[in-house]
Amino acid sequence: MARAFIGFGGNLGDTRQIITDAIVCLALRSELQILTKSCFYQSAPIDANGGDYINAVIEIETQLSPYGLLHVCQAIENEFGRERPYSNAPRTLDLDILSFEGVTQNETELILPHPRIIERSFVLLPLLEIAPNFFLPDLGELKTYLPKVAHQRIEKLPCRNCNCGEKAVYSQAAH
Ligand code: PH2
Ligand code: MG
Ligand code: MG
Repeated sequence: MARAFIGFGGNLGDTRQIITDAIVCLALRSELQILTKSCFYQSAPIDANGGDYINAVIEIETQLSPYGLLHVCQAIENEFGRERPYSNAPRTLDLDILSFEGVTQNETELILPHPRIIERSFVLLPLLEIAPNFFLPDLGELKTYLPKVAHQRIEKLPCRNCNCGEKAVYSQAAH
């Protein structure tokens, strides 16, 4: 079993609902278990146009390979109407594998860990919320990169009936 972190983002439609539904879709897959889910964050687009994004991060455990997980993520993006008219276009749903156990690879289809984790507050904040001591061998403690992204506008949204940040095992429910 491998531990992995997945980032969610979107800025077209009711993204909070879309991410919630996408997490339910993931939870229904027998090849992975959702361990932890962050709160939702509203963030200004970075290197992209369109309205504000909603972002979140989850931690999972899976028997899938990195590419197996990538294909599951892509299938879910497609289910929620993801279109790619140009690079970084506004989107209904983006799923990015942020890290996959200790895997380091630099392949065109999938770079691990995600190459821009430390450059983006919309990844760092939700990731550090659920894994405060997250560490990558080549980068060290990710929390040390927070000051460098402090200028990027981001706000944690209030949660209803929320157990975000707790190590609860999700089955088929998300909020
Ligand atoms: N995703 C991008 C580019 N820029 N900005 C924010 N705030 N949130 C995102 O998820 C995001 C972005 C490319 O995937
Ligand atoms: Mg992305
Ligand atoms: Mg992506």
